Amino acid sequence: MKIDKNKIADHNGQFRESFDRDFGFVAENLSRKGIDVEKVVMKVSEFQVAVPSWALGAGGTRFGRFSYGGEPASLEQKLNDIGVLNDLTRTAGAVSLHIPWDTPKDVKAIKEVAASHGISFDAMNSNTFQDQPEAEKSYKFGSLNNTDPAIRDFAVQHNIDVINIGKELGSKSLTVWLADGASFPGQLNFQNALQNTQKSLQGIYKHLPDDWRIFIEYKPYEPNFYSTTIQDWGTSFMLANACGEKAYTLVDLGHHLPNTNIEQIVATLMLKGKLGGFHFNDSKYGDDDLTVGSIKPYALFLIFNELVYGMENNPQNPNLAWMIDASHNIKDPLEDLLQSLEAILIAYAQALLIDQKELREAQEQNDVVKCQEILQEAYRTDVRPILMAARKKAGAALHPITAYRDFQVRKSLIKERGTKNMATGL
Ligand code: AOS
Ligand code: ZN
Ligand code: ZN
Repeated sequence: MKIDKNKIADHNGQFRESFDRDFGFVAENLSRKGIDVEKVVMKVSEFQVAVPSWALGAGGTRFGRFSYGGEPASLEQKLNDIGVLNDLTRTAGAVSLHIPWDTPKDVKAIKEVAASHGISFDAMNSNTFQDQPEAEKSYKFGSLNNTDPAIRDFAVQHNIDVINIGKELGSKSLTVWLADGASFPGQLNFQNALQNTQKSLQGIYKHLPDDWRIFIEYKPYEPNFYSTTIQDWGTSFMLANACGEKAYTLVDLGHHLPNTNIEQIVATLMLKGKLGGFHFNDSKYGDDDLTVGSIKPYALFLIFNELVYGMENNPQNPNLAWMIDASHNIKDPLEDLLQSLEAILIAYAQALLIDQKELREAQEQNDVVKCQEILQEAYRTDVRPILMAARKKAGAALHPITAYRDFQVRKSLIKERGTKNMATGL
């Protein structure tokens, strides 16, 4: 399924007047403040976010899963769904695959489907958090940290296999997230577990091609509830340093204890040139994987403020791999992803409006009130017309969700795939 460009242009036609008016208003306001709106529009239109293959079906919880109908059952169908998102937004031009959930049977055919939608292959995700049917070894008591060297080798080999699949697809990075940890005190020797993890990661790193990067994701708890071996950014950072210059920390917004100052973590990692990847989502309590911007949009904006600062001032930090990591149980996954993409771009555009020079001066003068005024002036600007301008430029929809509904995309997916399809994987 592909959404025709002319169909999108027609749909945009009905909003022409209101768009012109709204964009004119914000452009005039911003240019009065000396902001080059076209530059902001350009930056927003260049921003690309990878969509994880596991976010396209209903993820469910351990209490139940409610199918949405028309869910993708194969990798081809998942790419088609991302194609829909990309047609509507021109922001979702990449996919992040999970092995073995998405192991391609025919690499060439998969590459063709992806190319037909303008989708590239972002970070590959390995899976040593669940046992596959017929697996020779079990990850029940850990993978890279396991006390048994044979299980560690088995998990390392899986990651090497993932790199090899990624090489064929044209990916350039591997994300490692581990469930390894302990659910009860005394279960694990912390020092041995950390040392084993480091040795295993180094074993994977040895097989990383020169032009690849490895991202080490951290998480404070879940599925283990007493300790997680890579529990925080400091542990991830330490391990990345122990691996080498192609190893980086990955920040997943949901992987922090309540009220953690994530923007400060971002700033520290960028200063050290070690922030590699980003998983966007939102949460109220923990790793809730809710729609980006649905709970704490101001926190997202503050994080983007540090990201924008880092992108401008930290040449030691490479370009970041942006990815959504969310899961859906009650919304249409595609609508949810459209909302997430919008929220990411809103926060980014708002952060671009911050007058960094003025902020620096206010900080030097310890003018705390002014510092807050500068941030909130940007945050309280309605930048949605800027996003629309960026999408219009790229041939995408001015109002992606309205277009998605008007085009009855879900209805045709259900017609094509049926109501009972299950996404592969979780
Ligand atoms: C798990 O909590 C992490 O967020 C992972 O990044 C991700 O959701 C998982 O690897 C899916 O495969
Ligand atoms: Zn994640
Ligand atoms: Zn997570």
